[in-house]
Amino acid sequence: MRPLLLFVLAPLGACVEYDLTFNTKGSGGLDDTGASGGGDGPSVTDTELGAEPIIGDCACPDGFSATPDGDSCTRRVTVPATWNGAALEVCRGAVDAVYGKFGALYPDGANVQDNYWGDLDEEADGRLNEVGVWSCGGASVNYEPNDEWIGFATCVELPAAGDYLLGIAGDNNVRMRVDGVELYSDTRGDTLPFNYWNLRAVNLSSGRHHVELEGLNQGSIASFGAELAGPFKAGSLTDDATMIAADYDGRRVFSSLDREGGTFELGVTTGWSCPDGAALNVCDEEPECTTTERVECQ
Ligand SMILES: [Ca+2]
Ligand SMILES: [Ca+2]
Ligand SMILES: [Ca+2]
Repeated sequence: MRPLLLFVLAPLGACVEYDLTFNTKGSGGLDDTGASGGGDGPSVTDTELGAEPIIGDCACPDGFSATPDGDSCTRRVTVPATWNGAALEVCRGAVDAVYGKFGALYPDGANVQDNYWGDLDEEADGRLNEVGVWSCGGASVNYEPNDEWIGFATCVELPAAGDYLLGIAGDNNVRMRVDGVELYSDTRGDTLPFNYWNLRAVNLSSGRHHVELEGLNQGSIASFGAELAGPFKAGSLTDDATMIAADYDGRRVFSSLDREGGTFELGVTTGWSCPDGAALNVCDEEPECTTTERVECQ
């Protein structure tokens, strides 16, 4: 029986839950263990869903908890997030024929051009035109802000490890972090970050992840976007050919456009910010900054 992936995008600031089940309903085993500790200074928290020191063959060092599928051990440290000021609202980004005009670009250089990925014609097609976002107010005043990173944070719970396909682009810069660690960053500026829709294979362990996606405009129109597709079998997306063959369109589980109508939680002069290496954690009601330490099972 094929796994059935149920995808629920909860309201702004809440968690995205991936429920990888075998034709069952609900989200068994994904009960939230509640808010992490507050108070002064850093606190070591254990917010891994269903976290235990030992799961299956996975035993963890002191202070670490096994992930739900027993594929690694994590320890999280949380500090308060800094509130910079009113968060910007999320609207669709600009739509333009220059976005995605060179199509999909895979890590080893394979290139696919068509109306889905984008191609070189007068049509504003391709993924960034489909799912790109920008600040609502900014679009009426030359796509402000300029020279400032803005973006959003998403809380993801994965019941099993897996490979995912990341598609991403931005005008004029775009970056994505998972658990505070940079996964993708294109800060070349100018046109290349949006001429292609860039594909990457991403391996995610089971359990909780903090995904942060940000864009930075450097004048004129602006948009940035990303999609995640999966899960695919862990270790299966090994090269351009396997990535091209994967069912990206049929397995999309995250899109930046899902956040249209919400707010950009992340900013420099707006929204929230966190120290370097810490992710904005929006899994619970009050955003906080979480650093995730991950080690192999012992
Ligand atoms: Ca076309
Ligand atoms: Ca085109
Ligand atoms: Ca621009």
